[in-house]
Amino acid sequence: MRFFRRGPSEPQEPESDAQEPLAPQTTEDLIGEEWRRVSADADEADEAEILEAPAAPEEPLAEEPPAEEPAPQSAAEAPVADAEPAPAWAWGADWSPEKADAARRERELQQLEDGLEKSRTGFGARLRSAFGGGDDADWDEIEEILITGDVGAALSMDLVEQARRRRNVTAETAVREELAALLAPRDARHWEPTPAVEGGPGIVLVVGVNGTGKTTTIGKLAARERANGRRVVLAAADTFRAAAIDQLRIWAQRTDSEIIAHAPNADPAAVVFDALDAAIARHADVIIADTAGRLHTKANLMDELSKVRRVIDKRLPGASVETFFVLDATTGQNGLAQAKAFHGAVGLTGVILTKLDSTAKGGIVFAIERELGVPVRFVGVGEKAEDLLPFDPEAFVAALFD
Ligand SMILES: Nc1nc2c(ncn2[C@@H]2O[C@H](COP(=O)(O)OP(=O)(O)OP(=O)(O)O)[C@@H](O)[C@H]2O)c(=O)[nH]1
Ligand SMILES: [Mg+2]
Repeated sequence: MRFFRRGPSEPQEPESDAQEPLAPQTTEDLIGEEWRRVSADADEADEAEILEAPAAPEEPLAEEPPAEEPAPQSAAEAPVADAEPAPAWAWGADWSPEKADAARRERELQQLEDGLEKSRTGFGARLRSAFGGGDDADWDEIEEILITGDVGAALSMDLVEQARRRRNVTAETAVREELAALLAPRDARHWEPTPAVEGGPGIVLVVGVNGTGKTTTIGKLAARERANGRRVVLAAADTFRAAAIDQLRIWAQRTDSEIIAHAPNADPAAVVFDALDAAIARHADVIIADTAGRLHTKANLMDELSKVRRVIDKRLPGASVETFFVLDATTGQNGLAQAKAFHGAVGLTGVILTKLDSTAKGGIVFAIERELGVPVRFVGVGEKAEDLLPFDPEAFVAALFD
């Protein structure tokens, strides 16, 4: 099995790996048309981001092929290229980490706005019209819109009560600020895996009910971490179906991550245990473990998750594990009951809200944070690798209203 980087001697292998063992329609089922369309460039994009991420600028240049190789036609530019090869990913002489960060942030804001289109034109637009022009806000209507937007009945009533009491601000400002206050401030751009124990890899356990987008989100997270130059080990601890393991394997290939998988129906805890060993032995930066979707009401399945958690503690005593609950935003308020049950079983540290692009009910974000006290860390706004955005409370509220 290959680890992290493909050697130059086997450039064609990943593609054939991805396509041969699986019938084309299976691949389509698992990954989707969107992904295959962008995947042709994925490796180059990956390479580019990894190279530009480190602080030392000399390293990328050293890894770049000679200038004459990629651009034989630009002979006129050769002297400049000699002095400083200008690879395709370079941002120019004025490149700086701050500018790269600002550009990324701008792209993510645009993606968030696009992804929240439905919420903005549903929930957001209805709210804006209920605010009226000045003192004529229709508070009953506002309350109803919040409830139907999945903020939750009790929370919506409280919020309207608070907002109505505010003086010297418009209804819109009052509601907007009250909503924003429900979300804990955080440095949304810079979530990164923290070592589970000193010097060890970060561990991310991904849980949730069936079909919420766990495996896809893991693929997106792996892509993100790889782009940040981190070594990723995926643990295929959803052993319930062979197809689930294949699905994760494809994401591992796409993102150039290692994968640890056992046979279907193997003990998920054993898979995670082996993944920990592999990650430690190979100095990986982060392990991301997929788990089978399960109903939060099935005690035996929830126990299985607790066992995975215990096995991690056994292998790495005192490990701090990032446990992400993946919630399908189209689920509505039932998502809260799910989240609470998972929180009880494994102790959630973050929520990833998927499919925000498919629903007008962005209000669930506020309910989740308020009721669970667990931060929403990322939102999924599509099926592609780049459709995972760090959750930034301010940007989220702004994207809903502006
Ligand atoms: N529109 C949209 N679709 C998404 C998003 N995230 C995941 N999906 C789709 O949701 C479907 C289910 O995704 P999976 O990743 O297989 O879900 P899962 O939670 O791993 O499913 P199980 O393992 O069966 O529990 C797939 O078709 C994904 O492409 C998202 O943010 N937006
Ligand atoms: Mg899955």
